[in-house]
Amino acid sequence: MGKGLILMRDAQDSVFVNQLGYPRQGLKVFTAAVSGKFELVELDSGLSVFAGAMSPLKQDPASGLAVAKGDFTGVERPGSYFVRMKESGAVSPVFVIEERPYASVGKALLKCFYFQRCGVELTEEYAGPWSHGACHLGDAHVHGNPEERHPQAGGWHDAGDYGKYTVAGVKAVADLLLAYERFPGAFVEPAGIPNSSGLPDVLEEVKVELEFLLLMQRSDGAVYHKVTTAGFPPLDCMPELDGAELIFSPVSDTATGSFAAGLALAARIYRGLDPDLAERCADAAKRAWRSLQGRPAAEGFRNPPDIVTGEYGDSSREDELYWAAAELFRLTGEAEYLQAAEALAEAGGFPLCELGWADTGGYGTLSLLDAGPGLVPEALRTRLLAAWVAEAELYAERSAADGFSISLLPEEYIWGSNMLVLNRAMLLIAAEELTGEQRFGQAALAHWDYLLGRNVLGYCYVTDFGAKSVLYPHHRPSEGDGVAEPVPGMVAGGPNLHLQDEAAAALLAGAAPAACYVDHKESYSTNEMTIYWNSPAVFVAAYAGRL
Ligand code: G3I
Ligand code: 9MR
Ligand code: ZN
Repeated sequence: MGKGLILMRDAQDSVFVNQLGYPRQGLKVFTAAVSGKFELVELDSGLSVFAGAMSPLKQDPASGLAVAKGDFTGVERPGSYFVRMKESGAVSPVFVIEERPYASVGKALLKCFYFQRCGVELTEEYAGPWSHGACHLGDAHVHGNPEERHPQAGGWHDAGDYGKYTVAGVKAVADLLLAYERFPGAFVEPAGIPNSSGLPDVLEEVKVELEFLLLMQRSDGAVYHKVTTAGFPPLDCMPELDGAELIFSPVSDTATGSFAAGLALAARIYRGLDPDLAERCADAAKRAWRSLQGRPAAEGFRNPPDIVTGEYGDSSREDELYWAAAELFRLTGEAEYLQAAEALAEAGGFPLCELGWADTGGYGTLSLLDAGPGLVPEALRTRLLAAWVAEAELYAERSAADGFSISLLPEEYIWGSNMLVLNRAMLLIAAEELTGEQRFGQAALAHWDYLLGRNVLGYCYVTDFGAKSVLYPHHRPSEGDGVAEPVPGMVAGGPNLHLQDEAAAALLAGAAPAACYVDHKESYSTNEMTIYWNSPAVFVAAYAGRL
């Protein structure tokens, strides 16, 4: 490769853009590790169509670099472009400016859930080269009671492993249903999945997980924390070859509480579309709620000694109860649930605005804020709105100061940091809707730009997309299928400064927090995928895709 091309390639690593491009009428901001003047070059003609000046270089603690920002928002002519820095000649990857640059990634992010399906054959018609046979069809036994066996087939594999974990599945379901509820127009076009109901593909896909979650509820209403094998199969084990015994781990309050919330939310969304499913979800949600009443919190879930798969430990159930009360109130209108939500919010002890798999209070708060006028006491609504807007203000302020315009502090580049990036974008999007303040939506889109390439490593963190894409995700089907390209549309976990796997520890020692990511199949603490990292991405894509 000629010197010039090497320069071009190396230079590409210092100008960071959204590699999927920018909507014609959206904000167009990028980051570079150099300052001075820049120009926007049209690819086909090689002509400079815009010239601008970068902001002054500023030390960026999270990335460890001194960086500057450039803005070419005024350019709206559709086409393919790249940024070139005047003095250094450094160039960005090529990207587009067009009406809907995120349509295909939005569909791929949603179709990823089809690729995660368990208990069904992924046919070549829909899965192409990533097809495989049906997997994990058999019943599972209840931990500690080998004679008690129940069906568990269906749902989505959690991540790069084949476990199915209630709290993780519920977050994914909630994000997808909230995305549909807020942006139904973003889900009109098919995503390329089998659809027998005629419902929008997102609702068809979520039904897969709902039918599975209904199998996770015990006869007394409590919900099993997970169903997995005792250990993780080898990294190259295809799902249909994973024949180890499946086990329902013990029930947990957090699984039961999040189940009650998620199934109540689903009952509300489906009640006019699939009355039978809605009814079953509503009934299951109420039984889960009832199983949590009138007794003190159980110990937070811990893996039994003979099970070493994912734990999803969480010692606090109050946020799940709060979310469940809010969703059951939205579903039924019954005062009992509103009073419970109010009391839990009053008692506090959990974050009111987090949208995680462990900290779920933000879903409860959003549900109450979305309730129609007059349904929620004014004092409570005022308090919740103030909390939500304060959080959005904090993230918007941090984004303005951050070299890559996102809200993560250096210490927040943890396992699944891309979920934090996307959850905050969700919060900012909701804040824009609640206040009408466009700056919140703009801050949300900066988080989206980060995911798709405007980050210190210059990665587009979604497989099969971007000029510099994730090639070696920690994902068993991608590793075992003999296909070079990974399953498409998967969001990688992202930088994790704690180097919590051997590959990360060996390859990332001394790297700045935002650079603690390695595209390596063994790096499960930076390079795995999960359904609840893809689900907030679908939500943000649905918002970004409307522009
Ligand atoms: O938030 C704290 C931070 O305050 C603290 O400074 C830091 C260092 O102690 O830890 C941070 O917590 C991290 C937590 O994720 C954040 O959510 C923990 O270190 C980290 O161990 C924890 O990792 C979880 C991981 O399982 C190991 O338990 C991930 O959240 C979770 O997404 C991941 O989930 C796995 C499933 O178990 C199995 N399937 C794949 C899935 C994704 O890797
Ligand atoms: O593949 C597993 C991944 O899904 C989990 O997130 C991760 C942490 O629990 O563990 C991975 O499994 C590894 C195990 O923890 C250690 N031996 C190697 C396994 C495959 O990488
Ligand atoms: Zn399976």
